[in-house]
Amino acid sequence: HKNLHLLSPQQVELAKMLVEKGQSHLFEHWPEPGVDDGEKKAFFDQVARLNSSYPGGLASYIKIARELLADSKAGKNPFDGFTPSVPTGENLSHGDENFIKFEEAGVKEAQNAAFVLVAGGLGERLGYNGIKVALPYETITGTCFLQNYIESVLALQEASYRMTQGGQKKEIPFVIMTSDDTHARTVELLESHSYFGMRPTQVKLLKQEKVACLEDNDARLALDPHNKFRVQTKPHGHGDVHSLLYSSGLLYEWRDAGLRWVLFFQDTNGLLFKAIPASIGVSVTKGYHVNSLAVPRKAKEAIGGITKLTHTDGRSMVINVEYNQLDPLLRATGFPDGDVNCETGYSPFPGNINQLILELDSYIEELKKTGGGIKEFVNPKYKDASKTSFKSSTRLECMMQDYPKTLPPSARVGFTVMDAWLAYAPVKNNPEDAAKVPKGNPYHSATSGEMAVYRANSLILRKAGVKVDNPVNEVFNGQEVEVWPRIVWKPTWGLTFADIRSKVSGSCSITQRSTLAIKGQNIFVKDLSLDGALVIDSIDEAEVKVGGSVQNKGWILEKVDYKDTSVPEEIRIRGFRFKQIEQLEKHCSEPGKFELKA
Ligand code: GDU
Repeated sequence: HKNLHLLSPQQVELAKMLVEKGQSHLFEHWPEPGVDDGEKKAFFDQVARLNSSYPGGLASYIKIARELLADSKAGKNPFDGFTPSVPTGENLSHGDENFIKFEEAGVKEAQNAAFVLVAGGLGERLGYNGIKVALPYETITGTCFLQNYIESVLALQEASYRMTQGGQKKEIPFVIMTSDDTHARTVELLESHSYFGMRPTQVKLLKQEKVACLEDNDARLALDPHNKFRVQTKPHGHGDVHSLLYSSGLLYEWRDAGLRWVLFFQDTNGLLFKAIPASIGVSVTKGYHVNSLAVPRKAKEAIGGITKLTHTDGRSMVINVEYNQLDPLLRATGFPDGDVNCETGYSPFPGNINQLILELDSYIEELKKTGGGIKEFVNPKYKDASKTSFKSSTRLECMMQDYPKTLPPSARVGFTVMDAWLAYAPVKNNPEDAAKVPKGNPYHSATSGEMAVYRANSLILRKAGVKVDNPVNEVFNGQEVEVWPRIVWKPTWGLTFADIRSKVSGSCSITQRSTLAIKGQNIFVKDLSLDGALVIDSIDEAEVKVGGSVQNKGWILEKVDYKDTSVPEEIRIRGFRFKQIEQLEKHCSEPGKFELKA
């Protein structure tokens, strides 16, 4: 009470609310007025931020926390009354007629979409010191994930416009959700690279706030162990993206501009945009309100399982069951072996890659009801079986894929399964943990993430008629991976399978030891036999025909150990680097037609 005069009237109200909600321990240690007054004000500034950034404010946070903590203490099963079963979705097979049809529909519709990248996580499992979107997704050209995402969106925008000629040229909005952990470095990455070619106004950053930590089952907020005038905070999870989009007003802006779809995606998946056009096509064709992208999932793989949950009262929903919950849920509901592979060699539950496509109108209607709040969960680590105290403070968390949990039964919730080689290769695990992944399960490491790009590009070119040699198996950082010819191209060169097919012709071949980088849009490969390294770059106004026989010493893959700190971190975490011995390199920087015949 003695310190109340330091606070604004709103802050006094907040202080009263905290006392009413059993939080007086937050100020019990406060000294007399005149001592640490600046810190006391700063404390209330922080509390005001925590209050305003949470849908329903801190009072609501404390109330929900008490309920969830009581459920957790009582060992209540979040799936009580629900029986899991395998849902049916759209299964796409890359390159077939159906796939090509969906890609075409998707590209046409892409100009009515907005893209949202959630990149507020630090990626503790990877242990990389920088932000993950700054990591190269391949090291032939060194293109980072963020650059690949932005260039892909721009390529999609151009392709979409070309398909609907006569229409108005639209910019596809691109949002990045950051956090205090990633914001400044994301801004710096964008600014130092001129937004990778996107107009700065096309990019919007929304920063998520952390939430208050809880020190006990009464949901008493925890003070920061390093500063008794601050509440300790931790990340709330990627589910924040919904409330941030809602409160930013962007959703209404997009609706008024005629947009129809919002696509969500994560920080490190170098294959993602190979799956995007077709999956937008599925959303449009099927009229899905929610479309989640999935891949066949190996049992125990650290990706959620898409599951149909049917309640005894008749309700049912198709939802992600997170990887740590799937096994106990199955065991408790008549599947005594839990999360295991079936005769296909995969779990019968498709794996959620957390790439969601939401239909904008129904999304807005739903968020109007919830204010953007997503069903949360709490995961306290108890000291002992009495579950009365925690080893360390906990907090509420939420996941963006839990959005459908509050939807009415009439909502059209579907999912699209694609081959993992085409759609999913995240970089999440550090080399040490990746090497311990059970044999046959994906490593999800920097090594496998990059090798997956080469495999996908090789397989796609094979389907387009190129004779691409088989891979060899090699071990990097303790992980055995398939090493295919190292092939990359810019998104403008080959966004869809139809694009790629139109750019390769005749009799082409690429040997296993080869490296190929295609860095321009109008590069046509005809009768090329490549055995070595070839790098072709061209401006959009140039048309380049490439063919003949290229043979040189090429680029070799040199092994590096992840413990070798003389090598930059982003390289050593993949366990290899390119040594450029000899290559054929061609830059076409003038408009016009060129022919490169080796
Ligand atoms: N993220 C945030 N804010 C947060 C936490 C994470 O923006 O507070 C972002 C990360 O930057 C990343 C994405 O959310 O882009 C996902 O984070 P993780 O990679 O740590 O996610 P997990 O591996 O724990 O799991 C998620 C889903 C799973 C599965 C998997 C697939 O929860 O169901 O789909 O991704 O990659």
